[in-house]
Amino acid sequence: MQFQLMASMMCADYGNLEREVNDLDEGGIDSFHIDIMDGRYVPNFAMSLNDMNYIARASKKPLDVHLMIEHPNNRIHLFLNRLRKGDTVYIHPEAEYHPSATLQSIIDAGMIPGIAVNPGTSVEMVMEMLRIVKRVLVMSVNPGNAGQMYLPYVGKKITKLLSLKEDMGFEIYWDGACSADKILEYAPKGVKGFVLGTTLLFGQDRPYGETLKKIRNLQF
Ligand code: S6P
Ligand code: MG
Repeated sequence: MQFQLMASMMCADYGNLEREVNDLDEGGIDSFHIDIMDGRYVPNFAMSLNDMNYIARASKKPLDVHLMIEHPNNRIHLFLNRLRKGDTVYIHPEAEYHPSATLQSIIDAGMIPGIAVNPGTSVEMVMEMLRIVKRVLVMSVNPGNAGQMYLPYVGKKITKLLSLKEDMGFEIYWDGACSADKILEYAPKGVKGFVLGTTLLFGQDRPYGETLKKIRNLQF
């Protein structure tokens, strides 16, 4: 069973960012998840453009940029100018008047287009965009913070998305409170990747490579 593991870099130790990136890279992480917040769409600030640039230079692994900002189209060039082909950009459709136009800018720039779906957003609300995007990031917590509790009603939405993904041509990724039991249940069902934060990867007092190997072998 093939699934991807991404590191939620807002959870990293910024006193040792170089070491964090190297350890994750060498430990076998598939990509770096970059949480960008504006203090308006979500009540927090997380990583900066400078953090994103540093990580893009420090590793050849892809970036996975999760924009939790209002009207991302107004600032999308700041990201698209700095990212590389093959990096992913997720927007929140509720934060934009014309989300499909923003997604088109991401496609035109050669990046992988994605939408992030909040716990309170239904599949029906984003149905048309499922035809455009390649990735759907299902939020199992409300966006804004690491270390939150899993919201169990999200499970039904994942089941619905799993039934649509083949026909509509997208893959499903999990973001928020990702624990061992979620990977054990949803990787075999076809969820393609999992964002790992404080629940499973950071602050565990164990080398990242060891944790990632255990997760890949589903040995918890
Ligand atoms: C939340 C953000 C996420 C978190 C991640 C943290 O706004 O989009 O990417 O950083 O979920 O993981 P955990 O295991 O601490 O919830
Ligand atoms: Mg995120």
